[in-house]
Amino acid sequence: MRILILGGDGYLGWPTAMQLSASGHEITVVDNYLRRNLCREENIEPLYQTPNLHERTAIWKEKTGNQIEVIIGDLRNWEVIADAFSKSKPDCIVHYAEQPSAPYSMLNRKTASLTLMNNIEVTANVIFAMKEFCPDAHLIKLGTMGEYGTPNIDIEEGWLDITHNGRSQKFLYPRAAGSLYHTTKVLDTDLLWFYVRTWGLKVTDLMQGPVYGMFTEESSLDPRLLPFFNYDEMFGTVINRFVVQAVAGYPLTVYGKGGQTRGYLNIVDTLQCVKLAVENPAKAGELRIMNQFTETFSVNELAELVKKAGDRFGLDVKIKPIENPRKEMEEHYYNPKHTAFQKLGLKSVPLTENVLYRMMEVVSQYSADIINKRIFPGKAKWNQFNKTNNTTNSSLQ
Ligand code: USQ
Repeated sequence: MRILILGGDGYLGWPTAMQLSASGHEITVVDNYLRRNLCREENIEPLYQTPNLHERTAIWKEKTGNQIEVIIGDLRNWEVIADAFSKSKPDCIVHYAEQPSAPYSMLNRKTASLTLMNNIEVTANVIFAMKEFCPDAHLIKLGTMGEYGTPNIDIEEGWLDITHNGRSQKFLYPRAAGSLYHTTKVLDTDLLWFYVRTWGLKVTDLMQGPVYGMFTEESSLDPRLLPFFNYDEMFGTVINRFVVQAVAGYPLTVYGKGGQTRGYLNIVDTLQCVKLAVENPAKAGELRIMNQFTETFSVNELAELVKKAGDRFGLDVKIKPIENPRKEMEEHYYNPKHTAFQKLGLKSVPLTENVLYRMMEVVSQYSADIINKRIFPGKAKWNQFNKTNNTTNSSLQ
């Protein structure tokens, strides 16, 4: 298949590009380096440097002989997206091209506006480009489990059958996102659902939980092929952060009571899920929603598991609950379904002490580069919306 990967430089975009290229698909990646630029602006760059897309694709070609086409440009710009779609003529589009951080979206007016405008406008442009250039293509869009929030009833896969006054209908499952970033994903889903109904597009919307890890089969060919690995409070997801904190001797930053429960998955399972979605497309006029995670954990359970792995690794891991900068339930019911990918054949990798131990081995190679001040500067507080545009904190320099 000809596959267009939007956001192909990202934590998930680049590993997806390599994996689908290794499976024999023709890949084009598009990115404007938004994530790299935001990290540079905020002085929160990842644990290790990663080559740019031109360099990464050259290394990939040298290792495998496979060509990945690169387009650098902002998908909010119609000229860029029209060029990408008309040149690559995709059978399938994998859309990751969004500002992915909840804390970043809650920093101040500028970061909120960037998140809102970027995420909605890119999704709208993708829809318009599909209509114009490839109405029969399949769109795989990365959503988030955070669209549902933490309701006091079981979470279904995208849809809920409602019976009201004796009549029944299937509706989108009620959504109650916990940050502006998560809310943009809710808005994306509504946009997609409207155009699926109106234009009969084929869409898969993946409700993904927080991802952890850095190894994939393809990145094992060369360390320069590893994805970004952020450990800062904005772009680092909790398990990756805890592993770095353990290695740095920084007490694990459990927010509040630590009973917040989410559905997690290893990066290799993200790749498996996206590949399964590519190979089993939605039908015309279908908005297929699948919950993309493999196991649920509370933050306290994660901290204990990282502590166990760290202690075995010879680290003296401490856990230190801190005041929660977010507004979220710290003790709640959580029972989301996740059978759609199992039915398609997903064989998932569980989070074990060994998986964490292996991550610690790699992170400890970079331990001299860990900057402790980046771990919890406490900049993104949900109840302190900063109206100024200046987000750079000189204490982080
Ligand atoms: N948490 C801590 N300590 C930390 C960092 C996080 O206790 O140092 C807690 C958070 O408060 C939250 C949970 O861990 O309750 C998960 O936080 P996270 O930062 O790993 O994940 P989140 O901000 O929700 O966002 C991440 C990705 C986002 C994706 C989302 C899936 O950045 O792109 O959409 O996971 S989900 O969480 O299911 O919505």
